[in-house]
Amino acid sequence: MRNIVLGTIMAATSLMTSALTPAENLKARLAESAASRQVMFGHHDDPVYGHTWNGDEGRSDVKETVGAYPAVMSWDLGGIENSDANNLDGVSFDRMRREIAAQDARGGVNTFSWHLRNAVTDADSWTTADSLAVSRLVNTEEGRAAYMRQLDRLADFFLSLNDAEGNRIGVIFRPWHEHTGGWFWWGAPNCSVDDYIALWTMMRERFNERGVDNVVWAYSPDRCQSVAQYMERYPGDEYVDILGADVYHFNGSEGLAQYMADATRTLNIAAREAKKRGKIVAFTETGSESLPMAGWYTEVLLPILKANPVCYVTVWRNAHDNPNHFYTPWPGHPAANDFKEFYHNPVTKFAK
Ligand code: BMA
Repeated sequence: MRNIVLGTIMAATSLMTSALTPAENLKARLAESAASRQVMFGHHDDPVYGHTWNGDEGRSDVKETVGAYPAVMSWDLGGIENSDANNLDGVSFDRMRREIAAQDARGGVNTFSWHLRNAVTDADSWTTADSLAVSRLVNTEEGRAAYMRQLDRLADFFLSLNDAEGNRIGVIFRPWHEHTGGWFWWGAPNCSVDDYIALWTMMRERFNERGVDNVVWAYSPDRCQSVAQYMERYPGDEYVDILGADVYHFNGSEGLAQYMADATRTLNIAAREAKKRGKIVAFTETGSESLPMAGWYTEVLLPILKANPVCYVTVWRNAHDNPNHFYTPWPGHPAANDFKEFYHNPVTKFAK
């Protein structure tokens, strides 16, 4: 009897999970994790290079410091739009694919940003002088065709992410990020509301046509002053699954009050809007470059995470070729012990 019941439950469960797309499965996992009130910790490019190494296998500044990989691996797809072999920071897309599968196999999650080049001008993401940079992509025939070619290469990449059994891996994608700031050509001062939203809708429609069923979509503005600013360029509930915030801590202890205020306000807005819309909240990018405050992880970030529950938090990369560009410590760094404490805190979750 017990076996029959168990068998029926197992059959029903497998029917349920197989009926879900990889994206729907991941969304359910994220919602479940968020409900546990634990925050998954994420780090950009974590297993492919670190402060003093590049390209080694089986390494991670995070794992070497606390004993576990981050629960979330963050990656950037800049370069995929031109079929480059490596992304803009020199990470090979083949290696990335392998690490994504490894992260999935250890029960972790993968998330992507896209510092792409403009499809018409080939200018990099930070070239903002051209006020028609977005308009041309969405309002001219030539621009739309070039944008579609980029989207097809991006779709090919997502469609190529498989686990060892050949099942597609569900991942998070947060295109057109930090658009409330002015440093990217898709930023608010550089394009109209309608044109920004068109970037999203064209992308989603193309991905649907291409059968991309493994992407969970995150909206990640930079710090916002108001709900109106946060929502001004929101593409719509049918396009977004996660409401995020990218807010960095600049200037160490001098900038602390500003960071706390900006992070709290922006995460609050994201949480309120997410609740109304049944979405997941995430701290999609943060960090304090060079960690000038050795207690940053437990004294600054942790209180923010406790006061503003999010599904995950991601910090940026530990560059191997720029000694001051890092966001997690490594063994022996003055912030290493504090980071270990952060790891042991029951609020945080790493891949185990
Ligand atoms: C920035 C810096 C750059 C990098 C870019 C894209 O924040 O880390 O060095 O090229 O992100 O990853």
